[in-house]
Amino acid sequence: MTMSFQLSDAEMKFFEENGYVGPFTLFEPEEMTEIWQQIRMDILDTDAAPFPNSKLNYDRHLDLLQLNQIFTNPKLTDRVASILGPDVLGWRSEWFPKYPGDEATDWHQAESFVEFEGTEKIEPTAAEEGKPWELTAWIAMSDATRANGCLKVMPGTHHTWYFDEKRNIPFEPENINQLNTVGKKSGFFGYDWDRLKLDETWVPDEEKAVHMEVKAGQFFLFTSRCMHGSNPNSTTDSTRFGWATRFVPTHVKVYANQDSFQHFGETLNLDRYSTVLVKGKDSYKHNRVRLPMQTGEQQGSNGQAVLKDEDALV
Ligand SMILES: O=C(O)CCC(=O)C(=O)O
Ligand SMILES: [Fe+2]
Repeated sequence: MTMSFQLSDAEMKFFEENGYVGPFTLFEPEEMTEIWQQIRMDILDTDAAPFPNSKLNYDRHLDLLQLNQIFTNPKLTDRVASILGPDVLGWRSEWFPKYPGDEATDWHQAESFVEFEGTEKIEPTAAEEGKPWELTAWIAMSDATRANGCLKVMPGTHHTWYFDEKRNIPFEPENINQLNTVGKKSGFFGYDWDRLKLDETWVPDEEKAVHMEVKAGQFFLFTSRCMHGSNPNSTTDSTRFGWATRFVPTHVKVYANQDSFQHFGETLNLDRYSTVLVKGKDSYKHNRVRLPMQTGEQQGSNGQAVLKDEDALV
């Protein structure tokens, strides 16, 4: 397979050692800002969305062409495939806005995306020792700075679990943007990730954090096993808009045997849900899979072509 934007050997080595790599440029800031202005309007109409009545607004790459084109852009997917292997599915996209005054995002680690309800959202069927089987590309739709709470990572932590992502914890929206028990304004959008700590007394060493300051239109890659979070937005006038796009190799089962899942107090019905083949082919056939949208194709969650046996992407 020829890929134009694969990671260099040095970038691969950096990722293996640190659990993240980047930033890379998808769009120049002016172009991203223009695209984002359009997207911000488009995402308000959720009729054709995969989860039409959800405030979370997950997976809008399934119905909006502009987001689908970003999700399947080779600048992103070639680099993702360098790490995950040649056959890749996109399984989730999520908004991470941080408005002026918003609290910090707790340090956390994930892999199966159990996300507090005890059910694994993704499960590998052919995992290889030491090789990641999930990857996130965090795309900045606006500038992300230290002041407005850019993502921060703790290099090298992807080899060690500091949290148990499989423990169930309650959703407590009343705690959002409130001071927590140690007087810190931090949380995970209504969940308290500190309750998942393996050692309650352990405190992450903030000195070792790397703050991923990026311009609008840039992105970086990380495995969610690499501890990450963000500081509060301490500005009065700058919102950082992140769009996290998530990928797995085709051997991973996505939402296996699930018709719906619970998250942030909502029940999300998977009727309209599908993964998207963003690279290579799908020989495993574990999942519902669609092809990237074509320009001019009918938009909407059911508008994308469904994968046929002969389909493969380069
Ligand atoms: O943007 C943030 O504050 C959190 C993002 C995050 O945790 C993720 O993309 O997995
Ligand atoms: Fe995360």
